[in-house]
Amino acid sequence: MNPIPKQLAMFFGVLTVLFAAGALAGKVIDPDARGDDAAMAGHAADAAVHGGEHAGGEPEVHGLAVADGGLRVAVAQPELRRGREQTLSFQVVNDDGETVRDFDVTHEKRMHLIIARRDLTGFQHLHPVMAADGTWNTRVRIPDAGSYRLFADFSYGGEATTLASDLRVDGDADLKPLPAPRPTAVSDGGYDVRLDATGATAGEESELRFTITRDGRPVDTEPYLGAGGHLVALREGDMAFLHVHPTGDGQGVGFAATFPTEGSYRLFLQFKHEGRVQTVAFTQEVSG
Ligand SMILES: [Cu+2]
Repeated sequence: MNPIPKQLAMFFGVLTVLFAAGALAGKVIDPDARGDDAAMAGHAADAAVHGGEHAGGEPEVHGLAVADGGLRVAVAQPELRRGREQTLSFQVVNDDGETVRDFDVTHEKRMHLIIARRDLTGFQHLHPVMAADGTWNTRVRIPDAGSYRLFADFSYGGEATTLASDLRVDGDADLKPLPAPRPTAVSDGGYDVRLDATGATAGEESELRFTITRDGRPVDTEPYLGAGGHLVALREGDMAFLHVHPTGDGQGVGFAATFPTEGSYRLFLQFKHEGRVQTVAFTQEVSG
């Protein structure tokens, strides 16, 4: 047995003794006091356990695990055929093995599904549809072979959660090195995008501002998922998933991001113009 559970066991042991003493005192002084003591003892135990989990002040990192916050993602068929359109199905299951169905709406949807290959290529952002039994389904076609990460990004009970699981696409993967950071990139539909990032330092809030032009003329984006644009950031190496929030002011499309560590990140900006969603990617270096 390692030292922490032993300490916890002792703590609960002491708590039980205190509670018994309290109950005994309650019986003597006021029969109704017992319930209060029980409730307070419960809160004390809760605080001790949760306090321990968050000790150390680590920056929040999301989307690394198949299970988080009492929920886990279960993918029905994680082996996919390269280049073929097929149905991808998954469920979110709670600790009791029950399928979760009552998700909150975030960015206009109850479920955001992100897929990217391990080398941070092949990005897709899909909105699956939930069946009555809680199974999420979407059609997907992945053109390139390799190991992929699926991110189920949602909110449940007011808690933003990202769960991740592996997908495999058959064939030999031609993995690409991460592109060097450049201030400009071209979207899949031919829009020119410039990124101005201020203060990309680990643990501090950075502002990421994108200016979009086409044929040298500024482009006013249309609302997409309730904002001027949607941004996903993935960390190179372990594909940690960052929640990035639109700032909604200033020129172009702006976001506030807090990168948890130094290193390289791939940013995937999506915006809408003339009814079509554009995707463009940037490499962002973050200093320590
Ligand atoms: Cu989405």
